Amino acid sequence: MSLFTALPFLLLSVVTASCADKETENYQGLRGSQDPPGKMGPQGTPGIPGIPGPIGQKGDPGENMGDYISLATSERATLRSELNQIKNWLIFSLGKRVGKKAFFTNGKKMPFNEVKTLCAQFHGRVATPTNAEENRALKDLVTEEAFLGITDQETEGNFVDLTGRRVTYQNWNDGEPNNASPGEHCVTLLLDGKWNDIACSASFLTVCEFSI
Ligand SMILES: [Ca+2]
Ligand SMILES: [Ca+2]
Repeated sequence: MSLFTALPFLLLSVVTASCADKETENYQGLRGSQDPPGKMGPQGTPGIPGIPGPIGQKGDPGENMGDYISLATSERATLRSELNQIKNWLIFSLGKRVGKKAFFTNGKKMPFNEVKTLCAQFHGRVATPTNAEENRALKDLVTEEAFLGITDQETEGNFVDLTGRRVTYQNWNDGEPNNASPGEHCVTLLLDGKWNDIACSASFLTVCEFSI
């Protein structure tokens, strides 16, 4: 083909290509800006639960409550034993034990009401022998005339302990109780273990008794 013959074809190709470029330029020029994202869609349905994990290793053994109880019991027994030992020392050095009670004195003399108050402050009672054995133990303890927890303040001649119970054991000295003037409504233990009624306002040895 000669150049002259091919010239129309070449012109047509150039025109076609030029038009195609124009169309492409026009298309790109018309593209607008992108719209904002749409609203978030509804929440989806929950997925299927997963497969349970493998069983863990066995844990360390916990503290046994039984161990605590046995330990507490053991400690309690030890404390009780030590407490009893201390009681024995006190009684050996300061007091006198008889049956389930023990007598102690502070070596001081005072009126009956003060003796009663002092013994109560220490959760004890004024010494009150209820039988010959207790009376003997009390006599062995004291070195001075001591008040007993017995009075006839409510009814003359009716001797009762400090709980109001009539005393069944009595160990009066000869001629006592005589309620000598101006009235004797308290009781003392004499050094030989005999009893004498005496004025409550007088001062005598303080002896308290305690349950053990
Ligand atoms: Ca009297
Ligand atoms: Ca008397």
